[in-house]
Amino acid sequence: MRALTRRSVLAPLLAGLIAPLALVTLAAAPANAIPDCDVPNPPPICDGGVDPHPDPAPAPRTRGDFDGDGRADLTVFREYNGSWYTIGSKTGQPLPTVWFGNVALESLAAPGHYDSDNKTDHGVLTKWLGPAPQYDGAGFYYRSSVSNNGAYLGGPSAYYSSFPVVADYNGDGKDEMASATYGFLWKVPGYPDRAWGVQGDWAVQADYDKDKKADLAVWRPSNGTWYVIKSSTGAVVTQQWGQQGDVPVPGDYDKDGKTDFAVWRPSNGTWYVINSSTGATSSFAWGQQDDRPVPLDYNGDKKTDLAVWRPSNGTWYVFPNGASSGYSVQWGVNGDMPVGAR
Ligand SMILES: [Ca+2]
Ligand SMILES: [Ca+2]
Ligand SMILES: [Ca+2]
Ligand SMILES: [Ca+2]
Repeated sequence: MRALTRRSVLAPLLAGLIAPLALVTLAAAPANAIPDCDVPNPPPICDGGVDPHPDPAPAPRTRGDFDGDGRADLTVFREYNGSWYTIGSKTGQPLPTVWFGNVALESLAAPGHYDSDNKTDHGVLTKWLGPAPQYDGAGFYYRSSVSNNGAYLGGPSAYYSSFPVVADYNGDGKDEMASATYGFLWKVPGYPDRAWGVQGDWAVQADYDKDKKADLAVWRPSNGTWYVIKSSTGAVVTQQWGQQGDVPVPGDYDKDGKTDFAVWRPSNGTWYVINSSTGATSSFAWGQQDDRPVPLDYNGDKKTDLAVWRPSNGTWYVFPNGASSGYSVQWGVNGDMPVGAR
């Protein structure tokens, strides 16, 4: 506020005086000679709000990365007792069990990058029933990996009949505690509520247009069609890919920064991907009927890997994208929710 006031007073006075001099100075000086306004107590003459050398956009953080090493960890959330079990990829050892979730109320897993570090934060969307339907509701709670004191930090509210669609919608590197109703009213903090999709659709929010902002998107089982609102332009993209019975597994399989349309077919355990970089399609068999696909980046190469979690034996089967073989790790029990599951 102070810098703004001073600038507005000084600007008319200095405009005539500084302009000719500035031309000379700028020609000889590097572009960053103009002080940046994006600092505490900015100088009175700075870039005037138009930042000629903006700070680089934060790199997208890795989903499901609780130890912050850039690789997704194997994590299950046990809803009935609100416990989180993780094998940290950094050490290959279990991390301390985290108890976070309201066991008296329904708490859906909603982990995300909510604070300033690279570690995924534990979070839940907790629902409650009031004395009358108008008092039913839900709210996000999270536990910061930075303060790491286990405190329940409150997030935005949500409709009772909704589920988390956590993603980075505004491109600041942190996730928004967003929710969508099953009839597909999206509630994204900082944006007006928006209807997108119909009952029965799957939420497939992700960054399809590579502007580092998640796009509102749904996949419709009845016609196997993807409906995406590109955050960069607001234009709608539709793509037919997949069929009834498939599970959408959007991810960046070809590492071009754009999310690829992809489905996993339980009947034959096959992944079908349209590579956004070339438009070419690929298929890989990995997993079997009744598995849950958990498409995350487990080795930190920024390519989404093929992975499934098998409820019957609580085993993860991971096939790193591009590798020649996969591996399996027993972690979790039937009834758990694997983090990253579709
Ligand atoms: Ca964090
Ligand atoms: Ca986007
Ligand atoms: Ca891609
Ligand atoms: Ca990978």
